[in-house]
Amino acid sequence: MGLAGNLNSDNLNFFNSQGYVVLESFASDEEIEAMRKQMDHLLDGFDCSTSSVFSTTNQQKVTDDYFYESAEKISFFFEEKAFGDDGNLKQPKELSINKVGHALHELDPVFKKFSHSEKTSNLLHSLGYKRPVDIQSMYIFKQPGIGGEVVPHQDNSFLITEPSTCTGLWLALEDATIINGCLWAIPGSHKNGLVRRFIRGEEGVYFDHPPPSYDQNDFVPIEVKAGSLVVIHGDLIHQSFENQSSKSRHAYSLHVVETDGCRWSQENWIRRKVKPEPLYAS
Ligand SMILES: O=C(O)CCC(=O)C(=O)O
Repeated sequence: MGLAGNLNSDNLNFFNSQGYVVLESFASDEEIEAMRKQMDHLLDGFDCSTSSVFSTTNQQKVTDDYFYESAEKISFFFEEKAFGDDGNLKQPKELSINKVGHALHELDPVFKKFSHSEKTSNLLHSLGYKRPVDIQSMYIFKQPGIGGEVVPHQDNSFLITEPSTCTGLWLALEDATIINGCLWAIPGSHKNGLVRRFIRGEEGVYFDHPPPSYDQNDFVPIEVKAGSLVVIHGDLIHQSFENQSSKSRHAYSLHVVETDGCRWSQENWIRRKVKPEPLYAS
């Protein structure tokens, strides 16, 4: 593939100073519709008895074999608040799922097409990647009324390479606003390095340090239109709040790491049986 970087110097300067950059209209309306339709189709075929719950406030407790195996599968995770006291879903299954992951980019043709597209590779080339791999993907729903919060974190905590190399590519499949749970970030926080790691040990998963306390006044909202891509530095502190509105906020989140000149940590929760194919080698 002949790679041509597609970030201009303004984009790169913003990314380097703030730790993120928004690329408007990165995905076309057709691409968005294709991904949304494909997710409808996957949800139609989803059997509710084979799933788990996802929560970032309760992550150590809800991490189970279903979660570990999702690294190489298309797996479904419920919202914590999806169930009533009787243990049954309070709303239809398609409005109960927190996210689907973590190998859509590999196993599903529609999500693979976007994840492996030339424009995605060109973007990574602009960021200096030499032999990148898509290491995980998530379709995140932020369901109306029950869409759970994502607590402040850095993506490098969960996808550890030595040295750190993760970048998040977060594509809005619907307009994301303060009302329906857009991303928030602390601009420039990527310059302070990685705060803690999410380790998979013998007894399960744990963080190697307690969470720092953040001043909520330091976060800025990243409100974007559907089709915008938010490029997120792996050390950027970001979060999103619960969606208490009646509007969903679908997004496709893809995480990329370098495989040239760095090591994938054996302490990562992702322990793949099959190594992922690089998007390109330059
Ligand atoms: O979609 C969200 O609300 C949060 C996603 C996120 O933090 C991520 O993909 O790293």
